Amino acid sequence: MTTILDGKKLAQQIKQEIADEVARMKAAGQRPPHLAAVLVGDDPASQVYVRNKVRSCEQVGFGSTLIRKPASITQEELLATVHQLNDEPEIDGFIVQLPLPDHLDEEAVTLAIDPRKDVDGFHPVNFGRMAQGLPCYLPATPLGIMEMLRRYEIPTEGKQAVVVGRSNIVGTPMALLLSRKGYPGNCTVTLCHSRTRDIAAELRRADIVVAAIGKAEFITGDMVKEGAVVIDVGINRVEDPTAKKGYRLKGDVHFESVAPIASYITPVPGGVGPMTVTSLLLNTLKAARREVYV
Ligand code: BQF
Repeated sequence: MTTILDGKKLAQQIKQEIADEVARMKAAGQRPPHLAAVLVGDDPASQVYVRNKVRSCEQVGFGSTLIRKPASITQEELLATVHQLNDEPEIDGFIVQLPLPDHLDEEAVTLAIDPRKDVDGFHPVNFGRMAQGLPCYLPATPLGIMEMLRRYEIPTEGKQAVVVGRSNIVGTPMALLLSRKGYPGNCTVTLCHSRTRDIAAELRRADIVVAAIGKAEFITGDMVKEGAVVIDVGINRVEDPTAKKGYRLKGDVHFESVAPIASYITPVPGGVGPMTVTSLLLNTLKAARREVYV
């Protein structure tokens, strides 16, 4: 029997809990948490993501500010925007939506964000604190996945976890968190990437699979062990003339062949994606409460 991990429903539930907390804050005379998002240029996917985030803020009663800048913005102008947000006391946390246009330096922008307001958890200070198990903002996708494992009470201790993809914001932190002491965690982790000799062989040994590859339907049923937990981080747009928007979202996992083999599996859409957005809200709530840096 396979359980579909319903990220959409779980995200809804967590948003209700956040909304209740915001109501308590307001009743106690505090202002609600406030998130700002900087969107540079007009990449269609980025526009969708930022819209999801702003809409989610509204749903839970957070304040939100969307700052749109033209793709032609200079590095200096963007850094000035970041510094303004660092200095604005009414803004608890902010994000700069990635990817940025090619002429902009993502690393320099990330470094300019005050770690106390870095609710994406991309600043090296937060990454380092995460690696050492110190209080920090966890990157939203790994946090959302950990929350999903916890709320579905999926056993992780002593399991073989295979993470595919070594990005700074998903694969690498995910491997760290799963290997860490505690629950969810205590896994033995293998981190696979483009130079791994035999990804299918690694995957066949996995009790828990986290797919963050960026290739539609890369993982097929023949690569997955009976009863494995399969977490699909992929958000790939594939052309589909029959769809309203002309495309459909596909995960990195070939759902049709993997679902019958898995014990638990996340769908795309409606799996990890909504949990990612909700995790950003959780980080913003933490920032407003000054929980991380005292
Ligand atoms: C869903 C993202 C790649 C690169 C940069 C809900 C989102 C996506 C899917 C969403 C993502 C992916 C975000 C679904 C934010 C997740 O129903 O399946 C929400 O908004 N995401 C991002 O901000 O930057 C990305 C993926």
